[in-house]
Amino acid sequence: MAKAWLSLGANIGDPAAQLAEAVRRIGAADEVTVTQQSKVIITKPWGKTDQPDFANMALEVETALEPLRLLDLLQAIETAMGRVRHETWGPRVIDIDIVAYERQVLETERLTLPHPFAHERAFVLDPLAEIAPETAAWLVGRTAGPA
Ligand code: PH2
Ligand code: MG
Ligand code: MG
Repeated sequence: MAKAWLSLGANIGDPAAQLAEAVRRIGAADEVTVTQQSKVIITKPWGKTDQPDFANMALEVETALEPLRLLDLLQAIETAMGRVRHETWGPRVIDIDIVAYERQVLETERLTLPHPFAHERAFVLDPLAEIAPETAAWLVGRTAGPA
């Protein structure tokens, strides 16, 4: 079993309810166990600022799925919950991102690990630090330049 850390976000519909539903669906998958769950925080939109505030949270999961198979599962849950892919960084019903998978470093067309922007986004790091401070510190530390 591998440990992975996920960032969840939503900013249209009923964001808190959609986060709860996503957690339920992730936990219901045979190959995934939710082992930790952060609080939900309300955050200002990052990147594209003319959109509603987000609800964000983090999960730690244990999974038998390899990273790309975990991505398949999470994208299927996003689609089943009504996610439509419009614009980069635009409003969404649900977004489930893999922030880190163990300490794997991976670069493929579909998936970059760890998540390329996680270390500079408080809406990812703060909930993650609540449940997995070592992983949050690893993300920040590996991108810190020379002093
Ligand atoms: N997700 C984005 C872009 N901007 N801003 C906040 N506060 N929270 C998010 O989850 C978020 C964002 C793209 O995935
Ligand atoms: Mg995202
Ligand atoms: Mg995403």
